[in-house]
Amino acid sequence: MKKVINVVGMSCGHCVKAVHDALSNKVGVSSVEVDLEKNIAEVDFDETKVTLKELKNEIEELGFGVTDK
Ligand SMILES: [Cu+2]
Repeated sequence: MKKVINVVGMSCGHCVKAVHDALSNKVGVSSVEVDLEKNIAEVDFDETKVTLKELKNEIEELGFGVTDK
């Protein structure tokens, strides 16, 4: 399932990489695209292995905010 998560607080390439790597490392995630200008993370994941909430928590643990689209 593909979902777009709005990420608040990303300011540079390091932020993008941090979000990208954290999401990519989750079991069940098959692809991640993070867009700094649009402040979004587009995640393709297997919802039987990981939930959208878990993915959002992962982003929040890095210190960024998430909002629903
Ligand atoms: Cu940054």
